[in-house]
Amino acid sequence: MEQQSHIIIVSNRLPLILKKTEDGKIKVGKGAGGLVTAMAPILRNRNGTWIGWPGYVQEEDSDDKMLPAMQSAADGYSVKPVMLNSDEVKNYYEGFSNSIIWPLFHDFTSKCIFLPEYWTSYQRVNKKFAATTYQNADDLDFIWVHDYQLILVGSYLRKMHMRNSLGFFLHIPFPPIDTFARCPWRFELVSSMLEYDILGFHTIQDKRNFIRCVRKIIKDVQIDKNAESNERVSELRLGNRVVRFGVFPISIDFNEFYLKAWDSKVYKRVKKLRNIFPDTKVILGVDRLDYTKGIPEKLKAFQKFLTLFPMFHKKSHFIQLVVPNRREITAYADLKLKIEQLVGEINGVFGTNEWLPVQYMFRTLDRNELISLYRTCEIAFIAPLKDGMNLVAKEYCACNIDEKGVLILSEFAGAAQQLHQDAILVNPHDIEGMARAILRAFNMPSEEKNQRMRNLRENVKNKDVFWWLNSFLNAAIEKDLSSFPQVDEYFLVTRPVNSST
Ligand code: GDG
Repeated sequence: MEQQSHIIIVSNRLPLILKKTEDGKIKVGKGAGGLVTAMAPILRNRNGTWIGWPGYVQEEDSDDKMLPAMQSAADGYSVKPVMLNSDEVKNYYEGFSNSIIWPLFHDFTSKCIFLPEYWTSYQRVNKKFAATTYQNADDLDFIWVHDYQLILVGSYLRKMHMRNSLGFFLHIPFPPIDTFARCPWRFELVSSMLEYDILGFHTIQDKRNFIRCVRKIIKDVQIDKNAESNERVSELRLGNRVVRFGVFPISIDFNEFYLKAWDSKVYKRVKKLRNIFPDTKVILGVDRLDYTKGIPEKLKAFQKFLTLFPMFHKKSHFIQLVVPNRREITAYADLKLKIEQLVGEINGVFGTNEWLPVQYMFRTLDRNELISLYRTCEIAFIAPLKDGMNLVAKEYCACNIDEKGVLILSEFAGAAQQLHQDAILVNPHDIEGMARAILRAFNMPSEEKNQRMRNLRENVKNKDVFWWLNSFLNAAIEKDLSSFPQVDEYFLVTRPVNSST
């Protein structure tokens, strides 16, 4: 990618949050969320352009006073906003993106609402993103489109005769064919993905699911014979075009988290937090408000843990941070209620005047507060029902500078493919199994905890976000695909059939 002058990142959201205060002033802040967290270090290191929606609604005819504030908030790179009106937010963002693709790709088909008006708006908005990209790209620029909201951008760029090298990274899982096939626009989605030159997925299962969908849905495609094996990068041919697709597990800027964990402000906060929870072990959950994250399942597991093991009453706390998200969508509002009911139930049944077992927070914390929590808590409890990767798991390890923490991680998070050897893996559908995993974490000998955490940290450090970026960009230009090491795969079936344990 060295010869190419510039990288253009295209994502649904710009890495900024803009808010108008009541007196009409503009407040610019940093956004939260996986993609922003992952791309921020890349933006700091490369002089790129980021094209995206700033996150507020603007009707077509209103003027654009916020542009200078947005540009001045972006340090060392350009931002090019794509404005959305309320109809587009409803139909493209809340509709097609978050009420069709998000549930479908996470195996929640019953939550999909397949409305044709969502599809119309999705096409229209993807075209809009493509137009802004077209206006801002030079011939040699590498254009890197991110995530499920913008799958069609590549095909619109090709329709505008752009010959630039185009990459696409999917931050969420790619579903199995039986699930994907339910989508009325399955052909359009898959064929648009094939307009990119390089496609990136988090795990080998995602890559395999994708290629199986291509085989079933697209005619006359020639696919590498080893494409479904553990090869990191494979190719397919469609007419005279070659499309590469590979496994690139996203990560974090390990050093940034590591250094922040040593910060004196963080240290003071950690000390304060430890005084609030003296002589108790603290379990931490950090999740966006989302039905894929398994928050009710974790609360039920903690409830079961307290029921089965009363010796841990008054000796354990569960801090669950839920970050507000997509509350306009009914499924999310219902989930919030369910979580709050469970928190109330657990605290009502088990709590005493001196001990509130679940500490529930529904807000966004600043980075230092979050890192202080990562440092304070003995156990990170991450149990999504399905997750592309899960960066919280990696951030917890990076911040665990005392190397005394334990990571409990769902088998269905992409991160489990990488961290399975040293995390305690759980099935989020098995509530009692998760309660027993908490017990195991509590009782784990310190040497074992140290060793596991050291390995986890080493793993995350070696494959940080820069490794991810370089692997993806190299895969776009590397001549010899066999130079990429094969992907290690974790299989869910870990016990021989006849085993009695
Ligand atoms: C999608 C995929 C994939 C959370 N609370 C606060 C806060 N956060 C930050 C965390 C972390 C990020 O949000 C959450 O990232 P995840 O990866 O866990 O999850 P998604 O948002 O669902 O991300 C996911 C990811 O994309 C990247 O490809 O891993 O599978 O679903 O970075 O630190 N940040 C701050 N305050 C909070 O309260 N400042």
